[in-house]
Amino acid sequence: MPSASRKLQNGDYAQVFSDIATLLQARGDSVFKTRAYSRAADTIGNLQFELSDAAADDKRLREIPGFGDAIVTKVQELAETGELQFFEKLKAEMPPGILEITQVPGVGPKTAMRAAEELGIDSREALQRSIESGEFETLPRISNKVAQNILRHLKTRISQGERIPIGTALPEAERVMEALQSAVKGIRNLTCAGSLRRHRETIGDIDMLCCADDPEAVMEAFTSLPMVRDVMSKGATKSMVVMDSGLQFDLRVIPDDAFAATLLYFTGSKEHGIRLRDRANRRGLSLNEYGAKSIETDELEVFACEEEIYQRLDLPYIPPEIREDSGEIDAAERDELPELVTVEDIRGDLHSHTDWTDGRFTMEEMADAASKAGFEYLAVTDHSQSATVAGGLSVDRLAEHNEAVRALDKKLKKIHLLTGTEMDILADGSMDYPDDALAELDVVLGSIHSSMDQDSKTMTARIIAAMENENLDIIAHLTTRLIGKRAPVDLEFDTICKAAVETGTLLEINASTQRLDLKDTHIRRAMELGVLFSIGTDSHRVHQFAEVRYGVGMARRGWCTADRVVNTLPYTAFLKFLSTPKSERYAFIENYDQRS
Ligand code: DGT
Ligand code: CA
Ligand code: CA
Ligand code: ZN
Repeated sequence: MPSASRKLQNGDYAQVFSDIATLLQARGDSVFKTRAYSRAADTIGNLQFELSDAAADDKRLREIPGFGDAIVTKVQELAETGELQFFEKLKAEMPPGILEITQVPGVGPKTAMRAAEELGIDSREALQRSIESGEFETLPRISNKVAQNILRHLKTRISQGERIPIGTALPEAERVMEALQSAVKGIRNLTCAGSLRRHRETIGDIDMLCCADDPEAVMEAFTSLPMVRDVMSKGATKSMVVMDSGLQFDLRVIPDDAFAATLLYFTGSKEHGIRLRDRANRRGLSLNEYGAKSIETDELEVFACEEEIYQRLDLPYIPPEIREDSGEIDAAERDELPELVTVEDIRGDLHSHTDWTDGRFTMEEMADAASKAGFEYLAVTDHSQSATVAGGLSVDRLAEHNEAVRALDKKLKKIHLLTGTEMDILADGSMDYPDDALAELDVVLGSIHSSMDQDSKTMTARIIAAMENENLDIIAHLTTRLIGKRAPVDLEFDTICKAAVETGTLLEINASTQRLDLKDTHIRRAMELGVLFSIGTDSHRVHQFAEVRYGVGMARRGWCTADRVVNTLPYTAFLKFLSTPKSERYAFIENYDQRS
């Protein structure tokens, strides 16, 4: 039975189209035909809106680059039924396992097809057995070296489908860079490029670059780091390893004068790079990893930094987080790039927990850590009474909590504390505390922690009902997703943004690495709709205040500017903001002058 119960995510559509491309390629269809599907998959991956929301809108679909009849009708069928007959039939016609084994790096669709037809290979396990027995090498164009390389990929279970959350990848990349710096002398410009530098929420592999006088010594040190599990390749200037964690790292040593061009190239995204190279072409230049070559004279121009390259293309510098070919080049051309919010802009944290509820540290310890992390003020927002698993506070305990916060605030010199709660928004949209209790608090966050399976209409109405409460300042982690673990709730995002603007409510950008909620595409859309934000760490432990950078990363990917984030306000201005009635808060921010 086709089921339309779960709304498909953009990633689901992209997966179907990329699987179709793989199967058609395996079958031997024309490049022309397969490319339409793989392009559609790429385009969908970069869309800034939910395809499911636009599926009924024929005109909007046809405006998407590369969306012709064949793609549009397939998107609509998927949106309506959750399935695609064309895809189901195609899968049924092909040998089983093609899609599974093409996930293994080094196994293309054609190889997968031959492996299936000639050797009956229908799974990763069958592929591994076939390589180990030597049988796999009997296939045309499969040398022992190729087979062994595939085997290594199989054994380390690295597949293109497995992506690592940035909250795991970034700290590990930092540890690797530190270890490498201390393992070998004479490394310069050691940097991570790729999706990590662009702050994507998940990372496929980590692309590191550096300059060095003795590249081979760097390669030796890199491949012998204690955390390396498997060396996939080791060359004079480029090596590839898999760490104990399963993360793959590439390291390239670059000549000093090519560093900027190589950094630009490997930061990506691929689509951004393609747009830049087109632009260079139109200026008689061929942009490559070394610099810009004159098409006429073949002369190579080198650059000291990325800014110079953009300048050569008559563009202002474009920050890595927005290099996604989602309008940034046009905006740069019109000199309308946003000045993105930075970690340094954030003055206070509006979301934290202590051992009064499910935090692991005392209020003192949390306040001290927040101060050391550079915050000027901190709202202590423990859970409300319905959050029983989190040890939510009764109304009486909340009053004691307030007293404790105020008493501690008096004692502390380096940071200002604000009273608060992270209050459950109940299933019917009502508040978990009476209004008079909420009115006492400096900062009220409202969160969905229960009845997450409500349909979109009910959920949207529930959240809007909460936003209409004068005492509720911020909706925290709106969609409740947990990356890789829990799907977001169903809701009408645009409707909620409009209600936020109308009621004067903020939407939180939750920086916790397991949440990152709102995510980049939400933030970008909310920016367009005029929404104001707070960035909160949702710290339950002292070290988590440092996670503010992940929230800022998401915000930057969503083109968010500091003037739209209220906790960039200095403490006294933030107090003025809080004492402004909700209905006037958006106007307060609009009229706020940074210099005053
Ligand atoms: P990932 O690793 O899947 O999270 O994503 P990226 O963006 O790090 O992609 P990756 O590791 O495949 O390649 C790193 C960068 O190298 C990518 O962002 C842009 C550049 N690059 C890689 N392959 C191509 C390509 O075929 N064409 C162009 N123009 N650039 C490429
Ligand atoms: Ca990468
Ligand atoms: Ca890579
Ligand atoms: Zn929460």
